[in-house]
Amino acid sequence: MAVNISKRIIRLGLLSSFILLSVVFLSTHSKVNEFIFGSSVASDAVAKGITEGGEKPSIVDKNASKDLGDYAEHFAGDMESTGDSEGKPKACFVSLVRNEALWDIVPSIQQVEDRFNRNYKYPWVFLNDVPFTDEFKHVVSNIVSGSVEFGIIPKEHWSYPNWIDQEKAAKARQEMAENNIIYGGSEPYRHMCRFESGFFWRHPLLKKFNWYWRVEPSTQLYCDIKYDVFKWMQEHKKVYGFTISIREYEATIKTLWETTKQFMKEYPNYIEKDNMMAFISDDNGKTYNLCHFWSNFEIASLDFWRSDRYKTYFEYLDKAGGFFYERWGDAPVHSIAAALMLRKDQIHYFADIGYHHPPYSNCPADNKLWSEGRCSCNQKNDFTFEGYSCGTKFYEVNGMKRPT
Ligand SMILES: Nc1nc2c(ncn2[C@@H]2O[C@H](COP(=O)(O)OP(=O)(O)OP(=O)(O)O)[C@@H](O)[C@H]2O)c(=O)[nH]1
Ligand SMILES: [Mg+2]
Repeated sequence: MAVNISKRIIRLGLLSSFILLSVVFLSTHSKVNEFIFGSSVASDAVAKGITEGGEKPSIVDKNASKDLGDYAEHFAGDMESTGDSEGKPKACFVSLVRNEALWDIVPSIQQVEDRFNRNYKYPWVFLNDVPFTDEFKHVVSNIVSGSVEFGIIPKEHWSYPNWIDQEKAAKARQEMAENNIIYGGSEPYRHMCRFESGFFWRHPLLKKFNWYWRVEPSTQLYCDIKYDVFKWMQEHKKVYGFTISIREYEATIKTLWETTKQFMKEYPNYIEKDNMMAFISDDNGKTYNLCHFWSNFEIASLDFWRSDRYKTYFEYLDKAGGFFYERWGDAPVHSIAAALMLRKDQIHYFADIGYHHPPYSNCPADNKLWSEGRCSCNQKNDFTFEGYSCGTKFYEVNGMKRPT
């Protein structure tokens, strides 16, 4: 009898400690989730592997990751790369976007997923100069097929460097607005262009990746992509890939070429011998012909932007002040750098990727590509060989045969 009672007491003791431990366990874990995700997206976020990062590389510290058990590998700030274990390139989609553009980025993501990524499951990184809303995170995490991370841009990557005369910058904006230069009066647009030129690839959330595909709101993907584009870039030793090329508004980059020429003089070693100068200049470097790759779509190497040559070039331009005193775009900056500092054969035109960013389209002119890709675009709307495009120039410079 006494033995039975003492057994019961022991069982009761064990049961109550178990309940007590469970309560403590659950309460600490729900706190971790709320801290990371905000309560409204907690469950979806856990399922998809969402993290949020900004000035701190990863809000989730390693210990918190451990507490999350099975999901820990999604959260570890220093993990090598999603897909690493499968031998895939360390690649991601990266999208700089405002909360207000949620319903414009959703169709862009959905098309990238349906035409390509549902078969490859590369992760997404969303960046913003202000925190993403819970709604944004909830909606976006619902349509991506892989993991997703949301990052805040560090203040120093989205503000005036101390050598910029802000009054002079304001005057320049006013003059450009009066002259109806597109985005000429916009301050955020300039921070955006400077960020895309010199900082997105330094964001802590991109550290673990070597490749990216840039995705913008209100864009379309017209054709199935049945191969791994990142692997293709890697295997073919490509560094920069584009779909649309076009001429820049001269009024936005008045001194960009002169500044670049000074840079070339000071750093001749950074200029590639077998470069693509002929794509950006019709007189062997004397003047810029305004041709550039439209950077709203890019599949490219992050390591190129991280290289000494590009970093030095960006810093040189940044010191010159043209991101603020003029309205230098990231597209001509990226393109001039790629054309001068890469070998011709490291730049790739994706003729097979049907793509639209208003108001221009890249629609495969080659009938075989068009039909095999189940493309939903009208080939008559292809911009590649139109007057304002630089497609013809790209084909010429690279000795490519125009499709018939
Ligand atoms: N978070 C954030 N993203 C921005 C801001 N301004 C622009 N972007 C993003 O930067 C990229 C380029 O901006 P866009 O407004 O598309 O500029 P654009 O492509 O030259 O011009 P349109 O698309 O024709 O308006 C897009 O991915 C935008 O989402 C901003 O102030 N904050
Ligand atoms: Mg755009």
